[in-house]
Amino acid sequence: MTSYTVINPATERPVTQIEHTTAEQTDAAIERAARAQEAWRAVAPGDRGRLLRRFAEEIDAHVDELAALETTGSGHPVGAATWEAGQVRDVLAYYAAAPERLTGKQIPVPGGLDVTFKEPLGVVGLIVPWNFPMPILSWGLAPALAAGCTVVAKPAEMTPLTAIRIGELALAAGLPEGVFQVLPGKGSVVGQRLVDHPLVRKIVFTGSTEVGQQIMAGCARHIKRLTLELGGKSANIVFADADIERAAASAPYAVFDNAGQDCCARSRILVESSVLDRFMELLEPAVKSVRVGDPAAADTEMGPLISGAHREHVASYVPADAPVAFRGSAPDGAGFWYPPTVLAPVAADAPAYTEEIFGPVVTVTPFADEAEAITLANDTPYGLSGSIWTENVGRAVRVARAVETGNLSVNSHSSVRYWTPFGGFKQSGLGRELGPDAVDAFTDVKNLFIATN
Ligand code: TAP
Repeated sequence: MTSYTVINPATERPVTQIEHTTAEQTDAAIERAARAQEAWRAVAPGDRGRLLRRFAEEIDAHVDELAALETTGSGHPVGAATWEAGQVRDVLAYYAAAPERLTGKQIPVPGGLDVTFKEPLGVVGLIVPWNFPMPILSWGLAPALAAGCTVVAKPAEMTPLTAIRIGELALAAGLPEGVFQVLPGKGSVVGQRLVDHPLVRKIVFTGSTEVGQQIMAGCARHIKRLTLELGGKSANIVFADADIERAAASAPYAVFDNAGQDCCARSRILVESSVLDRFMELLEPAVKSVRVGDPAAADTEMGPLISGAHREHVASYVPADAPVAFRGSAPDGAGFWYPPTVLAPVAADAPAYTEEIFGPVVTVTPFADEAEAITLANDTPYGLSGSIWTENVGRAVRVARAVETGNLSVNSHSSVRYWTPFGGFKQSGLGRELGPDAVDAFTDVKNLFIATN
């Protein structure tokens, strides 16, 4: 059996060693989950809801512990990690209300009664990336459990600690054995087995578009249900009639949050030419004032990147001759630090402009008018999030309808709200998570006709 040493990204020191789950152990866990599902789906809706509420309470009692684990194991600033642990609690509490509301329809047909049921799919395989280990786990976990499915989760190899702890807290809350299992290990072993095993009836995958494509092909063999949350290269569009001060002051947080390791990062700032100079003047102090440093400090806004290899990848987008307009700060010495970096002007075919960097690097590009802003925003295979800054309400609605992306904010950079739907257009994903309808994605509709004569 192999193992992985979790490294603290802020110090480069080892935290702990985690044994990898083997393919055989994965199969055994899937079979356990399938057996557990027969009982779990039969738990009365009110009792299933009660267990999910207890699970949420158990998380709430351990928010600080979970946040500290994420800070040490993933380098997230403790303030952000506390919010993330709180989101796990809130997502569980929100979907705890779903089992009693999982209603079907009664459809008028002659000669009998026609009703629909939303039947749970069975075992769900949940494959989670390293950038937001806690929230992304909960987005799949909570609605799946509410629907009557059981879950086998594979955290990212680099960031398994909080998922393992959440698995323990589920048992402490009274969830029956086998209802939620966490299998740390490799994507090529555990993840692949979840995709290939016929008893896994649905995969929820969040990660790169490249791996997502492979998973989609694997699921096709079994017509396995699939939700994909993939990459992004989102635009932050600033029109001349916007509140330029607010737009510039908030732009760094829309891309440097989680050190840019955020699928929703607004990593392309598009600015109307007539206000470009003013915007850049205001953006520079905003970028320089982002507090980058020790993730354990309460006032830190940006921590390190996840690994040395990832830092090299991010740095490859900023070669020595890159058009660096200005940069923020980052600590020297140990830790996978990279300063917030603004590139301008960038060529339309520069990899920094066209590819997802997944680090604290943003490009600024001018546009002439509304039509060009929309063209530039849509000139990407991705379509996950984005922001529009304008005081003209008609323009805000026109541009919002024209930009091909799943989640947009006007005069704000709102992050994911668990009670609204979230997901991508184009190559950013398939299906939606969160919001009032998420439980439906873990069910198949059954139609039943009962003759009355
Ligand atoms: P990936 O390399 O795609 O890994 C994601 C997960 O898939 C990891 O758990 C990984 O395991 C596993 N995996 C790798 N190969 C697999 C295979 N052949 N079969 C099954 N599972 C496999 O992504 P990442 O680098 O961790 O995450 C960054 C990407 O995720 C970015 O593109 C980002 O935009 C995207 N992302 C999207 C969203 C949403 S909501 N759209 C949110 C966060 C991140 P290992 O750890 O063992 O490799």
